[in-house]
Amino acid sequence: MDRRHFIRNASAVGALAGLSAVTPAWARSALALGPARPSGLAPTVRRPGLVEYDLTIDRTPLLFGGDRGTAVTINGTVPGPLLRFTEGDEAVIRVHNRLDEDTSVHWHGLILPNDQDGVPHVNFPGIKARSTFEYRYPIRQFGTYWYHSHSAFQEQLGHYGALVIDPAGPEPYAFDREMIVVLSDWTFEDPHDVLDNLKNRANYYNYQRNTLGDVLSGDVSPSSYLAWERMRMDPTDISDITGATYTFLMNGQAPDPGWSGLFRPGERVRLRFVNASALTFYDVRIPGLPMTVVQVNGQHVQPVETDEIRMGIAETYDVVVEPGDRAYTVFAEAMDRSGYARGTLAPRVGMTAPVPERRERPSLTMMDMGMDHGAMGGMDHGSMDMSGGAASGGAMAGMDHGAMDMPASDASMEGMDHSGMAMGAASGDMAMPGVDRTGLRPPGTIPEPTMHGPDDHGKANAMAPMQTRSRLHEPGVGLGDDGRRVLVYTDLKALHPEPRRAPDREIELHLTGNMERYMWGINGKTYAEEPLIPMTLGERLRLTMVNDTMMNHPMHLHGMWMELENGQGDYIPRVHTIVVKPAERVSLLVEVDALGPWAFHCHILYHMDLGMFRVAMVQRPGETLPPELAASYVPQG
Ligand SMILES: [Cu+2]
Repeated sequence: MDRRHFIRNASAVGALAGLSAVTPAWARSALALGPARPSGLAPTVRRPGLVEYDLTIDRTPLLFGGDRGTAVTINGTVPGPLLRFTEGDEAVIRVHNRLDEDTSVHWHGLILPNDQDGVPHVNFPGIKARSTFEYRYPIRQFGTYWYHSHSAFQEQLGHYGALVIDPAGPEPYAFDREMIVVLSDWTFEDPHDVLDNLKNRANYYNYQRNTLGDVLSGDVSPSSYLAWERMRMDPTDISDITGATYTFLMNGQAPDPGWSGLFRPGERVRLRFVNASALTFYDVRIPGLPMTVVQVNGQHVQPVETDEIRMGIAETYDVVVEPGDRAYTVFAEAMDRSGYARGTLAPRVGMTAPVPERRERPSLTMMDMGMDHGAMGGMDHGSMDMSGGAASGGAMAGMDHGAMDMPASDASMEGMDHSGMAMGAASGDMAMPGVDRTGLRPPGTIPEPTMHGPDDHGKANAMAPMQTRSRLHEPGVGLGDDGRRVLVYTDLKALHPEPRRAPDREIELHLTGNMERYMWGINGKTYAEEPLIPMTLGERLRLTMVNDTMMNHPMHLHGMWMELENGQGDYIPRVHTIVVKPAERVSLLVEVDALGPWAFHCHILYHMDLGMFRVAMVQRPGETLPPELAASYVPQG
């Protein structure tokens, strides 16, 4: 350790005196081989069939990478304590709010009674300042989950933790040791200021954007630069918020030196990854160590060996690794490459492994814009040259105003590679919102490429992609080109087959936005403008989501599982959160089996806040919602 480094650490230790513990015990860097399974927070009461916890929400000064910030903490730490249950337990969790503002706790991925789900103004009034709320619900599932605030921007400030439920029966996959790895993002800025910055200038945190200088230096071709400029978009716009303000955390610790976990050589180690970020997608790999994925979103899957996993916000992934007698770096690179969270797996204290170089920043492609594959190939190689008058004005300016949908802007396609557009085939398949196309998809099939309908969702939607398609088999922007195996959604097969019922009804929702104006919504409308998605108890729904934007959106449904139609027939996996890629069309089946209002939203905190949020209102057949009740779901405050 060099002197400068030492001094920084010494001052950090000094600053810590008088502060609470930085991280809960389970998340601290190991100084000795710990228990094979982290036990988590000591319950207030534990007796057969009942586990009670007490959680205290407060503001606490903490250190992040040597600098002091004030976090919203659970029992004084970031992340909060690990809550551990066994399937079949009754959970009683008292949340004591010591803040001067409302708070809440949502149990992400848990199937529970509606009034226990924890979303203010949807399921309950929220937990008022200086008050206590007692949650009580039966635990009817197992797996890796997490919990977090659903109030204001508290989640960005540290209000999250891991929740693990052990199965009542045996685990299907053997492992000797278990570690929990919570990934998150931290900013020293007030999140309200972060949002204001984005509203003032959407690329405020994107220091990596292409400039005219990149053109002059030959790094970026003039035609490509001009094309993106005319769309008033930026191909480097991968994340709204970047390492320019974020400190990327693994178990609450900044990357230098980062969290570390100890194992005994020869052990099979199960890592339970939780992406508890407000906005960061993480690409996770452990150089030198293949990962066998055994659980996703708390659901067992058939084992898949891979080298890298893109973890969407709010997703959980359990992997089993078999480390040798050496140290390994757990490398969680932000999707836009603006930084990383880092940890170390080692057999002995003090061992470290090299930290990989960050990769080149990725660029969005014409595919992310919803251009047809064939046309895209053409466009990439020159026919996109925008210098040539009419053709350019048509195509690109059209996109800017949402007029890319066929057939209105047919003329705009002049000059593009017509042969590759596959217009005939796709337009015959045009799916219109509200059109019933129910029936089970045969095994091995996924949504067909579909031309965007005539409704471009108005001003709140910058661009309607020409064509949307399933991208479940794609690793995502910036991945898959370097020889590493990357987990994709089509790899996922449930452990056990389940016969599936055909859907009774289909709804199609378009994820919409205007990056320049930093507006986000669904079908061009915010939650305030259109709060409800009506659902009927007992129906089986096909929920088709179409991403009209160029950002990835991790969409989360509360209270009910979504079965991901990834072509695996009776083995399709169920998820609580699904990342919908730019210009993607994805379909999921929902057994509507839980009465009440359930939140459904993008899990990017700032997108949710701005209106990419709905209430799925599940009622009995024939019931209608009184208007005054419908009005009460308009967000307040
Ligand atoms: Cu989003």
